[in-house]
Amino acid sequence: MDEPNRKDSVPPSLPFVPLRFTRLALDESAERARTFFEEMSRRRTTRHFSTDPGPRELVEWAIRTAGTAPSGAHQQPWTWVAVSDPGLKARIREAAEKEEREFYGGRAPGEWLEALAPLGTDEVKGHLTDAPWVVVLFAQTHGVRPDGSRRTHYYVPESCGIAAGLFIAAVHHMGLVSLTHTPSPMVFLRDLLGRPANEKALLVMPVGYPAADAKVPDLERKGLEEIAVWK
Ligand code: IYR
Repeated sequence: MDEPNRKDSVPPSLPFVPLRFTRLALDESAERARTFFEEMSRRRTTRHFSTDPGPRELVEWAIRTAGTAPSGAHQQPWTWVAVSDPGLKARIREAAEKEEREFYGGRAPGEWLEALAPLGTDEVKGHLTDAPWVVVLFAQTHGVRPDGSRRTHYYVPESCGIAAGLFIAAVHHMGLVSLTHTPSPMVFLRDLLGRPANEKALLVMPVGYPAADAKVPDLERKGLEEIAVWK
């Protein structure tokens, strides 16, 4: 038999409810805009973590915040795996360092290593065992219906990228630090974390407190005039 025509089974629209919205006075908006910018400008990606524990509750809030992100067709195509188990973190570190040794030892083209040189990254990934939490963001490349059939997901990288941004902002706002780490390739994470075939690891984010002697590169961010075009 032919597959039923999807057009015949289009689901009904959701009910629409009034938007809860309070318009702020312009000067309050301006004040909030500046304050938020200043707070976000203090965020730094941090490679040196303290081994101090971080309460699970805080990571829960960050993941909840990430889950408020807009997503293609509201499919929310993400799974957040939060790892605190020391044995599992050690296995992730071991597998990541194995890939990274090859990356830094010759697999990466010279131009890539040149681009990374100012940031001082290398194959030693102590943050994966030092940080109390390692949160791995998996993108659901497609969904699976209850009957096992495949459901296309739309704008998956965009949706997950936006959600990751909210996660990083939430972690910063609560007074913790994070690192966006991208061991390459990352396929080992699906097996290590027991995720299904429709999930692809996108980002590994250690989360916790910075080490007492944490250092960050003295870098500049592009100014508005360099990143914005007005027409
Ligand atoms: N995945 C490697 C290399 C790396 C690549 C980029 I682009 C960075 O901004 C930082 C690192 C690593 O994690 O070291």
